[in-house]
Amino acid sequence: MERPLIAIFNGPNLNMLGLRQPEVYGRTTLDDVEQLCAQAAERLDVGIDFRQTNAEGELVSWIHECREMARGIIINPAAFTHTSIALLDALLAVDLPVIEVHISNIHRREAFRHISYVSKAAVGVICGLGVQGYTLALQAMTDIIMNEETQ
Ligand code: CA2
Repeated sequence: MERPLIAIFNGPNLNMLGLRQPEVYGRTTLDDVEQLCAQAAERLDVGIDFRQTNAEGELVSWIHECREMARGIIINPAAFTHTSIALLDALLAVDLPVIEVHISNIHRREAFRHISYVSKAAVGVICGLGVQGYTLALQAMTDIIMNEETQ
């Protein structure tokens, strides 16, 4: 049987990961995160499509594409988390399991980061566990997909 594909999407400025503000986001780069996810995916026997964009519309279009190609979406929407009804609508429209990931604990930070529009579309949210949140999300998404198959 073909490996299920899990989309892992990253929002604005995450291309700066590991290069600036290490006190908040750590020293791991986004390329390193992709490597960690690829290794975890290999172990879990799933495929991944790992992407980053600084453009909200592009993220919306990528979410739409998932209808045809993916079994689940892991997303770190970065600052769009706190602003984007467009992202929420897109995630609700594709009707796939969604896990929201944040590297930092958004609830320990500024009040404007405590609100997530995206969470309403998510089966679960992982925040504050650093980049390990991505591999934990992959494990959880694999379990969700496996459970769908046995139902
Ligand atoms: O903690 C997270 O993962 C965030 O989604 C990261 C966003 C922030 O706006 C959210 O509130 C929480 C920021 C991503 C920008 O990442 C940078 C990394 C290094 C240097 C500069 C920005």
